[in-house]
Amino acid sequence: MFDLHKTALSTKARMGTLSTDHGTISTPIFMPVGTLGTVKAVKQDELIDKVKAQIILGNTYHLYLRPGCDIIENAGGLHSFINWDHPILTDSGGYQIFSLSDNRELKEEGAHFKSHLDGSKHLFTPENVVDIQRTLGSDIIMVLDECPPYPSSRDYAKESMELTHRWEKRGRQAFLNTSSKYEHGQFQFGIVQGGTYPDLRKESSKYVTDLDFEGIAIGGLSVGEPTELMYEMTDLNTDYLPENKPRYLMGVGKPANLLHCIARGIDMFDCVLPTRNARNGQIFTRNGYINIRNAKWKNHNRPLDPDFPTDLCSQYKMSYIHHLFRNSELLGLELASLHNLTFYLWLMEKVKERIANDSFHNWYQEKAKVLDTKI
Ligand code: PRF
Repeated sequence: MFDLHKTALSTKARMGTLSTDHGTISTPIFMPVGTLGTVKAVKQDELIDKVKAQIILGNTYHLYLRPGCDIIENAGGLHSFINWDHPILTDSGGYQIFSLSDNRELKEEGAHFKSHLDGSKHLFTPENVVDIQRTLGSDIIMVLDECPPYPSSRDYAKESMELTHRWEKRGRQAFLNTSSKYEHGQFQFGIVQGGTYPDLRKESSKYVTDLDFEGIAIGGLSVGEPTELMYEMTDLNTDYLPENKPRYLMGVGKPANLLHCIARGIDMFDCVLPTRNARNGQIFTRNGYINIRNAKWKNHNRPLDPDFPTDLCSQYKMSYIHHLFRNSELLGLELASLHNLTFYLWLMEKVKERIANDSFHNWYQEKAKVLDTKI
């Protein structure tokens, strides 16, 4: 499934390809988030033609609650339902139960929770989240895990990690005992946990590696810990992960975070940040980020970056984009979302060029600083 093409000089950055029946993904890659089967404010054809997205992410938790698996199955699976003939990864619901639902209760059998929509009661088990994702038909399915909050005591992080490990063993078995309901195949990724405790992170990396998933995600980070600690844990995890499997850092992050984590050996990312922040007026550019709602742009009668290939950057005056945001016009949200995602995917292409010509290590730290600067 994964071919490692190159490891960079002086950093742990890598380049590879991940092959699914819906297409090949070149890594490092950023996956736009389409929780409910839509990347908010961006059309499917724009994701392909403009953003150059190669894979998008959906959420088991949300899709299971609404519209429900029967609707999606009757529509011919998630790809067909959402009109997306390219790779899809679905998260297992583990994280969303902790961030969204009320009255969740963890038991050995699984996670009991109440829907954030109507308060109805549900149970996710390591086995039924495999079934649900078999029904959705996503190309990459995630195993059920618990993501402990930051900070967590060592005892809590250890017990939580051990429960996640037992769930992962059951989840892997459930995956191996079943097969795809569609004509395309599916892969399953495991998830490393362990809070911010180096020994637990190391143990989890080894445990999850031994379950021989097709890929390995690093979970439990970017949950409020200092950025340096997130980098440290990522660095430590990748030291104990196999070279020949893709590594996915869940829920990260800002453009600068992506560069630093690629340098620490990460191949795949997802995050709501580029789209969520776009809707709040944060626009990422090659020279740093801006907030378009800021009065500074009110009379700025030029395009932001005429040479950057998005409509927001090259076609419109900043004063107009500012005006759209000040009036909550939908076009502003669309232009900004499309722009930020195009920027993220553009950044991944730059990274690949740099790794290919052996200049990534000389470039990424300075570039990360620039990207993290407010203009
Ligand atoms: N687990 C799962 N999904 C996730 C996370 C996790 O730990 C995170 C943590 N940043 C984001 N999404 N299943």
